[in-house]
Amino acid sequence: MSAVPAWRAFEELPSTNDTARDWLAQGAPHGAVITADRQTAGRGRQGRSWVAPAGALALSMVVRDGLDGLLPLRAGLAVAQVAGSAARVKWPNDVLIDGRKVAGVLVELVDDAGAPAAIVGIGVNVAVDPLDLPPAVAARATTLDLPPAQLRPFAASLSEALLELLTASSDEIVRSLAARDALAGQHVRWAGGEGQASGIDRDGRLMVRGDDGELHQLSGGEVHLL
Ligand code: BT5
Repeated sequence: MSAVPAWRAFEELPSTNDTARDWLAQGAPHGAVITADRQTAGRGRQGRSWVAPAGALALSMVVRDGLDGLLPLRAGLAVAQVAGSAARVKWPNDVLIDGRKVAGVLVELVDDAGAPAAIVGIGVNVAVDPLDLPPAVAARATTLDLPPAQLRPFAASLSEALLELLTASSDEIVRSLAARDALAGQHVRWAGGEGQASGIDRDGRLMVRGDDGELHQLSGGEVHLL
């Protein structure tokens, strides 16, 4: 296992991604990790918010190497590996257990004085009481239901798993994803049509065999299970 080079743990932050971004600008090394036990302004994608009450792990890693289209999925896989055999990765950035969201990933690309870098933000309901989530979120969420004392060990295992997966080849990641793919074989709808999800390619695109018979390679956006 790779050792995390630097770690800063906070009880509460607005968003670990923002703190990690500041740290990156000050020279944080590849693999540096920021955690918070609670987040007051956690972000999801596309302006959505991420709720992180007590028992939710908010973790951000500074990534300087291994930036590719698989990056959010590497993070999802890391969560799934630590969360256990029931966890599935839902393209492009969720981790589900029994069809409910237990974790979300937000990758933000950063230009660090001309060098590409990224902040990989991961929120995991490690020890969350679902009653502490807004009802609309709780209806589609789940928790690992671990004791609060497991938050730090979980964060350490997750960081090590992610560091390791950042160095794995695209083929290895594609193979691991195939074994954990929440959408594989499912009928899905996306902005451009409907079809059957047929795996994830080496560039992190979701392949969908459309009802029109064409193979579509989706590189972003939302898909909904039908
Ligand atoms: C995500 O966005 O799922 C990315 C979440 C990333 C959060 C981490 S925490 C550490 C770092 N710092 C940050 O500020 N962010 C990152 P998206 O796919 O857009 O999903 C957002 C949606 O997930 C919301 O609109 C809710 O429906 C749902 N959601 C919010 N909080 C949740 C929770 N705790 N558990 C399950 N679902 C949740």
